[in-house]
Amino acid sequence: MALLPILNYPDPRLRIIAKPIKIVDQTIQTLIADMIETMYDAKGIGLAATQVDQHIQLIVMDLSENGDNPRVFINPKVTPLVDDIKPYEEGCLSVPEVYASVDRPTKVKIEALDKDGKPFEEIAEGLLAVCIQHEMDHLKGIVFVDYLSKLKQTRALDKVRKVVKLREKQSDPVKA
Ligand code: K1U
Ligand code: ZN
Repeated sequence: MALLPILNYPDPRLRIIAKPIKIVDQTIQTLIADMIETMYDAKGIGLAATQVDQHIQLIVMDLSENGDNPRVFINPKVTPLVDDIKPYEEGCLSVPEVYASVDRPTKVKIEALDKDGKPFEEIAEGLLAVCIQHEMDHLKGIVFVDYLSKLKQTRALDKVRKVVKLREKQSDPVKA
C-alpha cells in the first residue's frame, strides 16, 4: 500500500470533474486501499479520488469511532430527500486547518457501487449525509470554501498557504 499526496486548495486539479468508473478491477482495488491508508494517515473521515489527483468517481469514508470500518462509494449518486437544510462545521484535507459552517440538506438517498462493484442504496442523515455531500462536491470540482464569502475564501487561502509552508519546513528544514 502507498500514501498518496493530497492536492491543496487552490490547486486547479481540484476543479476537474470526475468520470464514472467502467470496471472495478485490480487497479481500482489498489487505489481504494491506497486512498483508505491516505485518509487514515491524514486523520480524515473521508477522501474523494479528485483530492489525490485521480479524476474518477470514487469516495472512501470511515465514520466509525475506532476508525476500523472503511466504506467505499463507486459512481455515487446523491439525491436530497427533504427541504430541511442545516449548517455543519466542515473541514477538508485539501484545505488544511480551515473549518467553516456549510448548509446542506439533512437527509439524502445514496445510490452507489460497493468495493466489489455491487450496487447498493442507503438513506443517510447526520454526519454521513454531510460527508457524502462534501465528497460528492469534490467529484464535481467543488470545494467547501466555494460556499463561503469572498472574505472567508481569502482568509482560507492565506491559512492554507501558511500551513503548507510550515509543513514543507517541517519535512525539510534545510531546504525551506
Ligand atoms: O473531503 C475531505 O477532505 C475529508 C473531510 C470530510 C469532512 C469532514 C467534516 C465535514 C465534512 C466533510 C475530512 O475528513 S476533514 C478532517 C477533519 O479535520 C475532520 C474530521 C472529523 C470531523 C470533522 C473534521
Ligand atoms: Zn474535502
